[in-house]
This record gives sequence, structure tokens and C-alpha cells, in this order.
Amino acid sequence: MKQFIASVFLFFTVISTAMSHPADGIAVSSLKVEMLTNPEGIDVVNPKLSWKILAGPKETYQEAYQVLVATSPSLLSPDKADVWNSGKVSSEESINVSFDGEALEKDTKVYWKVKVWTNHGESDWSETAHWSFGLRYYKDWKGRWIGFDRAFPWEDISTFPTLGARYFRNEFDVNKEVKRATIYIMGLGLYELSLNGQKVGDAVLAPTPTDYTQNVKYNTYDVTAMLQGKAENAVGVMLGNGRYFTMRQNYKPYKIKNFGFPKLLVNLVIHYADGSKEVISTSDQWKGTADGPIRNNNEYDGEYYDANKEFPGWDSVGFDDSSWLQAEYVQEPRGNFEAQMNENMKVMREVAPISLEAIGGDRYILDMGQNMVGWLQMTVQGEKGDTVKLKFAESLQEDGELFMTNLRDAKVTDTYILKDDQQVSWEPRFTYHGFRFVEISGYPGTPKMEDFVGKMVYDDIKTVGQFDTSDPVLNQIYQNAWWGIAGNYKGMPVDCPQRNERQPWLGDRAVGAHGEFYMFDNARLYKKWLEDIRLAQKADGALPDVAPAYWRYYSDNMTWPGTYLMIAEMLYQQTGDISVIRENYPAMKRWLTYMADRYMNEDYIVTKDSYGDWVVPPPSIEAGTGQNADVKRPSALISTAYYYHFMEMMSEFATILDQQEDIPAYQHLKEKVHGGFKREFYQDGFYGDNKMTDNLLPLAFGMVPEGDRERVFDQVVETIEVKNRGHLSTGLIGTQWLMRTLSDFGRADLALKLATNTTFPSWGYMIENGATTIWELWHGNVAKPTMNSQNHTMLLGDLTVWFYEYLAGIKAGKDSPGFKTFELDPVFVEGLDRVKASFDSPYGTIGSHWERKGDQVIWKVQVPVNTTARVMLPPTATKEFTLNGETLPKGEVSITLGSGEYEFGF
Ligand code: RAM
Repeated sequence: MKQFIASVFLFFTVISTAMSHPADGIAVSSLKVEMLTNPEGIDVVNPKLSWKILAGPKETYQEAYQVLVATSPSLLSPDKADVWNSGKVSSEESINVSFDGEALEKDTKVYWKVKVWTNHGESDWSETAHWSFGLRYYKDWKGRWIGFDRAFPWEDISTFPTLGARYFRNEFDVNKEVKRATIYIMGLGLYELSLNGQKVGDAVLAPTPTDYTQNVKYNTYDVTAMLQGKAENAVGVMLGNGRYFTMRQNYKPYKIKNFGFPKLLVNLVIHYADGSKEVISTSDQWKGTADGPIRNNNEYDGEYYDANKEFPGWDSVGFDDSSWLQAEYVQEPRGNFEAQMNENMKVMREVAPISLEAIGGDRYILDMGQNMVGWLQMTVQGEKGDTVKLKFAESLQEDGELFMTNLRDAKVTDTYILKDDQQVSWEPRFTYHGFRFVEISGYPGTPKMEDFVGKMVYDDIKTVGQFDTSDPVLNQIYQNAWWGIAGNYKGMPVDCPQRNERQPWLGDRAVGAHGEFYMFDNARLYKKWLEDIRLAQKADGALPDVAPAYWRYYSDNMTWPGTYLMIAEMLYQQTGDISVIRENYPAMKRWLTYMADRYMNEDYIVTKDSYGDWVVPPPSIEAGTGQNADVKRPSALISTAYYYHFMEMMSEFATILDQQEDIPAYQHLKEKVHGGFKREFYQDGFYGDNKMTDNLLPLAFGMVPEGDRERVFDQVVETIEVKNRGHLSTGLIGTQWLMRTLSDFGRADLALKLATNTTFPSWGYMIENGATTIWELWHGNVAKPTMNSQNHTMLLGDLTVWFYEYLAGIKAGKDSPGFKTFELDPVFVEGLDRVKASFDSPYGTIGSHWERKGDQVIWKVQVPVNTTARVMLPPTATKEFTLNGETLPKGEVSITLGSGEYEFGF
């Protein structure tokens, strides 16, 4: 009897857990929570539905499906489904199937389930999932924006302002039986929402940051269970500054965008059992105050909390708010109101400290054992007025004090003032820090390690990849990368989490995002980032280096803004979601025209670049000691090579979108740029100044005429082997093409050498020097501290892509985006004895695990249900291949496999 386990998930959406119930013959499992955290309040009319067939016999393919959607779970049967019954549809598609029912009414919750037919029989109906459709149109929103558009006398809004949290509350009567209640909230910059004294949801630092003059994201919560029927209820909202009130950075040379004082719009929509409906919304009948315990809060300086200012019960019924002010009407933010489709941040992990040492006076140093992003929760007991300060840093100085200079002017300090002698447990709300060490001062009594818990905070997305090898250096690099990438997910990928910067710099992720995709379920985050970039485009076509463009850098170059194209390509390749190309193509086209118009000379050289191969390693550690790494070396070679590459990508995009008419112009320009590039930069067997990056880019982009390829590649090899004595000499740009190009030209062994080096410059060198994340600089241990973060992901380049796509060999097929058909094609590189990787694709887990046993290689692979793997067998002249113990015919180079687990030997 066949066993099936199917689970359904909704694109942009989650499903809650339920029980499984074996059915006759074929068992169907329960719903498992898949994909996004928040299925509520989406504003896409035709959401994409996806499901996963969790198990089945070998080579199982879906042949048909049927989806039911109804307004109540009890109506989920083929004859009753009142929203949509797809009927039995012959199709292998199980991912991104469009809901084709009628557009839902605003504020509607629907339930759905699916059944599949396969070549091995049919499943039972899956368990029930749901989504809800939110407030899509402006007219759907009731009430008005409230806030206080000013600072209060105890606040200071000069250069380093101290602006406290704003608190708002309202009580309302629910006099009938409640059927369903949903809260829609836009709370800027950050909010924490509570109902009847209880926090709603588990998000922190919500909503996701945007350029609020472009778009504002609303969050939706089903609060049916939290509302008191036939009783008085209370709603409370705290507002933090986040990226909205940003005067703290006013002194920046490129003035940072400040959006104003925090503000709020809430709609609580209550459906009563009798069919009537009521909306509780923000108005000047709400009460508010800025005179609460959070006296100051911002990302860079920390949170200042005075417990003496607490007002117990403020968010519950019956609180005396007579001393509070009436909420004031304020201007609404300019941006569009949109449902948030990417995940909010959450406390994702707890970290226990590894040591606590007294360093004199009342000061202690706590070591978390890991450079992490988030905050510290503290348990404390003392006297009224005792003031505990927690100050955060990534490393210590030789004298045991915190090393603060690389944080520049970020004050990174959380302050807590006790109100009485009761034991309390406290953590901040509207800040986060990048740290391994914490200086604790003013702690009453003697602190113990157990009094502190590290809270690691990042976007609520699953880790989907596992990677492990026989080499401990590679494994540690992978761990460091995981911590750095996760910690820097802040509703946008930021460059670093600790100093006074924390900006979503585009260039840092151009290629890294692709490797990250195998590690984290980050599709919605990067889709949101594409939107941030698109909305940051100027009317003339310019794209910024940072998006959302909080820092106003529109410096015009190919590499940073060009990340826009690379992220779109990556998402399309990895997910098959064509909308990422469709939605962004016109903006890309405008930008490329803008750049050509302004910066392309008559010989087709793009003359303008900004950063060059940013942060190349100095020639030696000695030469880099004390040196400023903030040196721009603009390179027309780089900008021109990228223009060429982007013309190629635009042709591909045009093909995907079936806009053939655009292609001739791209091809024409590509040819011209190719000619100009050769005339300008090609010497005899090398490009430009013969630096690694100068040669890597034309090789990687296919710009080197076939007859010259080996010669040019030999230059790269010689630079590494001879000049650099086995090391790389690439910065942010070159490293993005390094590992793959070396491997593509047959020198995976050299790539492995670079990846496992522990001498300068290398990732292993960072580890040798105590790194638990990836540094901003190859010489981060000795460089001048002004630009020297210890938790940047940009120098990973294409390393994580190489881990998954080359060492493990898992990759989406070039012509079949999205893993329905994928490739398994590892490089069984000499020098490694084992690589074990898996990637939880939307169809299920893809696994690749190879190991040397004597001179034999055993390679185990796992192919999910409803997918096909094209397995490439490594070229070997002498050996024969076996598959599950059976010898394969001679000369076999590739083999196609359906779902199941297989073992190759050779
Ligand atoms: C610095 C950061 C960032 C980088 C820019 C060019 O501010 O290191 O990561 O992209 O410079």
C-alpha cells in the first residue's frame, strides 16, 4: 500500500499545524507550517498556492491536483466549496499555482485544501490551510493617523537626539458575540501591539523597514482569541523610532532621510456572530503619552529604560489614563499602504554566555562566545534607582576593555533603571546590537552568567541548508557565514549590525544572495528588496548604492546598482517566479539607458565607476597595519565589463518576458562594448593591469575570445600561485567570481586551496584570529578601525554558491528555473574526503553526500517527490560507475532520476 504525505502551503503564506489522519489506503499528513509566517492580510488578488508531497515511492510525479477554497473549514468539500473549486486539473505543477477564484472582499479569511493524483496513486485531502485578504484599497482603511508631531520638554532633538517611545491606548466595548476579529496596523517607525495586556504576535522590530515616502507596510493579526466577548477591551501600542525618526544621523555628509515623528494607524475589524461588523480605529479619542519608561531608543545608541516611569496595566482595561494626552491627528506618511509580504524579525535563537569576568570597579565583561546580532535579556534585583548599563562590542582590547573605536559614534548602550527591590527580567524593544562582548556596569550585587541570555534577532525565515565537509576550516567558515548572514537580515540585507551604519548596501550581496538562497528561505526578503531598489530609482533612471536609500548615495556606478539585475536573475533562477523579472525589467532598462547616456564614451567604455574592486587585501599584513581601507579605486574596466554582462542579462530577461523586440539593441550594444573593451583593456594575454579581478571578470562574463582563454586564465593562476604564493588578491568584486571561475576552468583544486587557507589573506585567516563571523576587511585584525566591521558578509563573494553548486553540486537547471528539474553535478575535488549538503527546496529536501573510501567514491543523492534530477557523472577514464550496486553502461555521462534516494559508486 502506498504511503503519501502531502502538505500544502501558500506562497506568501503559512499554514497552521493540525493533526494527521490516516485514510483508507493512502494516508495524507497534516498541514505543516511551511513558508511565510504571516498568512493574514495579504493584498494579492490571485495568490499563489503551493503544496509539497512529502513522501512517495520512487519516481513519484504529480499528474493532477484539485484545490478547494471556502469561507469556512466545514465547507471544504467538492460540492460545498463556496469560494473556488479548481476541479481536477491535469498538471505536474505543485508550486505557485494561481488561485483563480473571484477576487476576495476586503478583510476576508478563506480556508483551502488540496488533493493530488500521482503516477503511484492519489492522496487523501490534505489538511486545511488558510489565508486572509487584507485592506487593499485606501478607502478600506478607517480612522486617521495619530501621533505627536513634536518632541517633549525632556526630549532633545539636536544631533544625537533622545526621543522616547510613544504610547497609545484605547478602550472599547464589545457587546455581542465575536465571530472573528483582525487587527491591521501601520506603526512607524516600529511598533509593539498589545490587546488586553498581552503582546499580539511574536514579531519584534516590526514592521519591515521601507522608504516611507514610497511605501508603508501594514501587518495583520487574527486576534479573535484575544478579544473579550461581551466585555470592555483595551488596545495598546508602543511606537519606537526605527528608521522613521532618524535625526540622530543628521550630521551625515549625505543627509539621511528623516521621515518625522512616530505615528500610527490601527483598524481592528470585528465581525459579530449576528453578521454585523464594527471597526475600532485610531482617532483623537485615543490617549497617548511620551512620558513612559522607554526614554530613548534607536538602532545605534541603544535603549534607555527607566522602570520608575512604568505605568502598570496601561494596555489593559481600567487603567486611569486621565493624565495622558489626547492623541493628535498627524499627516499620513506619503508612501503607498501595502501588505507586508516578507517576514518580520523575531527572536530566532537564545545564546548562553560562556564567561563573565570582573574588570574593576563595578564593571564586568560578559562573553557570548559568538559575534551575534540582537540583544541581551537580563535578570536583576536591587534597589530603586540602581542603574545598570549594558554596552556592546565585537571584541576586546588587549587590556581587556571593550574595543569601541570600530563602532564609530554608535553609543550601543542599553540602560535600565530599577524602580524597586523586586526581581525583574528585562530586555530592550526598539534597538539591536552586533556584539560578542558586553560590559555590564552598575549591576546591583554580583552578576552571574545565568542572569543573562543573548537573544539572536533576524527575519523569521527558516534555515533550509546544511553543509558539512571533511575539512574543519571550511566547516567553520560556513558557520561564520551563517551567523553573519542571518544576523544581517533586518527586513533588508544590511552591511553590518554594529557601527553607526547598518545600511542595505547593494554591492555587498550581488552574488552572495545566490549562495544565501541555499542556506535561508529568503525569497520573500529579496523580493521585497527588489521593490526597495525599484522604488529608490530617480525619475531620470538613476539607481542608488543603498536601498532603501536612507543614506542618499546615488554615485552612479555599474556594480552596486547592478545588484538589482543580479538579485532578480537569482530569484528567477532559484524560484521560477517570473514576476521578479516582469516587475523590474522596465526600471532596469531605464537605468542602463541612463548610465549609457551619461557615461559611455564613443569607444563604448563606461567611464564611471565608484568603488572599484572594493577592499582588496593589502600586499601584506604589515603593509595593511593601521591603514585606512576606505580607498576608492574606480575602474572603467570593471564598469565596462559589467555593462557587457548586463546587456547579456537583459537579452535573457527579454527572452523570458517574450519581448524579443528589445533584444537586437542589447545585442548590438553588447558587441560594441565588447569591441571597445578589447581595444581599451586587452594586452597580450591579460586585461588591464593584470590584476586578478581584471582577468577574472572577462573570463567569467565570456568576453575573452576562445583562443585566448587559456592564456588569460593562466595569468590568474600565476598570480595566485606565484605572485600571491597561493592566495587571493581580490576585493568585493573579484571575489564574487573567483571560486566559480577557477572551477569552471578546471582548477577547483586551487579554489579549494584558497578556501582552506589559514594564512593572510583568507577566510581561514579570520578564523585563526578569532573571528566567529566574516570580517569586512581581509586584514581586519590590523586595519585602521574607522571602517572595519567584524561582521560583514560581502567578502564571502561566491564562496557559498561554490559550496552548494560546486562542492555539493546542487543547482537549479539553467533552462528549468525553480528546482522542478535540477542538476546534481559536484566537483569531487582532490583534497576533500567528504561533502555532505542538503537543501530544502519547495518540493522537498535535495541531498548530495559524497565520501572517499580508499580510492572509491560513494555518492548518495536524494531527489524530492515531483522533481527530476539530472545527475552528471564525473569524467573518469578508467573507472566504472555503479548505481545502487548495479554497474552502469560504459560511456554514461549523465543520468536522469525521479524522486528517491540513490547511491552511486565509482
Ligand atoms: C562601506 C560598507 C559597505 C560597502 C560600502 C561601499 O560603507 O563597508 O559594505 O558596500 O562601504
